[in-house]
Amino acid sequence: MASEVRLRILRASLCHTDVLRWHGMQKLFPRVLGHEGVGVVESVGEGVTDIKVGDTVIPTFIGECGACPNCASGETNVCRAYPVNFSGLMPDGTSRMSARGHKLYHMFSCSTFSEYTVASINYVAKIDQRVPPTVASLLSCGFTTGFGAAWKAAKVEEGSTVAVLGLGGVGIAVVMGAKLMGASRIIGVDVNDKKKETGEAFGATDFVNPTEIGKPTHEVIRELTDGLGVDYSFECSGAATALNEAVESTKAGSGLTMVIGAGTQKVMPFNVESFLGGRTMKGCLFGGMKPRSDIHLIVDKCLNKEVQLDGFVTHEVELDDINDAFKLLKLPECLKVVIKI
Ligand code: CXF
Ligand code: ZN
Repeated sequence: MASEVRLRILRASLCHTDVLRWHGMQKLFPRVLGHEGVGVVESVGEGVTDIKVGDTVIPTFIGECGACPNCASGETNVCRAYPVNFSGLMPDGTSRMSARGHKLYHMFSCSTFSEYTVASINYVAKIDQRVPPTVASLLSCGFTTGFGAAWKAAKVEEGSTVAVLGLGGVGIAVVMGAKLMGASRIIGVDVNDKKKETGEAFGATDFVNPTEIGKPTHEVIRELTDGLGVDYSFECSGAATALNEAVESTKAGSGLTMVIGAGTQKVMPFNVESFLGGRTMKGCLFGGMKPRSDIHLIVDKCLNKEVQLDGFVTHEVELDDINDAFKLLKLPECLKVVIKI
């Protein structure tokens, strides 16, 4: 189609959102999963002018038209014309993939667990081809979601205190963002003890395992911060109990909780008094970064080594072994699984 590109995928990576969708959170079957990846443009539609054959690009799960009221406002990265596409189909309502005569559904606007995919140019970001493909793949969802949340959405400041609930790929990216912003205290929280080592390796100063403390997490976080609580908390697990603990962990009067974990619980109860006491809560998608026009900001940090993603990838599998990727993601020591295509 005129405004689409066909990509040869080089690397993909697994995000918990793929796992949730695979487990039936949204029953679209058969479907090509995967929304993290990087590819090379193989062909372009006749209306595509800013991307050419041979460019290195990442498909993204939110789009950017550059012209709608939201894109033009500069206030948000949530494009009104090309939002998260949950339909499993292209923006025109049709599919670009089939197998044995049957239509295949897409995963958002990406479907990266494949040798080739087709995407609307509004969901494709050109990147500097010097970024190693394994690193580039991480930028298309999880890493940018966490790093951008600390950097661009919350705007963590030098000397501030931070708690990160859930030390998976997104949580560790928050830790890295908070560290780069100069946070003085970064408290990692996870029910998996192996995450202590991982969190500390990426910049966490403290670790709390909620199952081992015999009291609510927010009490321990307040004890670690002179009874005050943290300036910023980031909820990266998607669980209601964790979100409430994240809110209660922040400073009364000024604390900000960032909601970035996406799980199956869509409605959650809160203690209203926490907010009457001056705390705030805010959500963001893709770390508040515009997918097409802001991604170079993170790419530049990777190229100048301010952001080092070596060590972020704990496992790699071939596309033929994609089922192993889903098993590996469950391992306590697993941070990110990259799929070589
Ligand atoms: C998700 C978050 C929930 C909406 C769809 C996209 N992000 C990445 O996995
Ligand atoms: Zn994701």
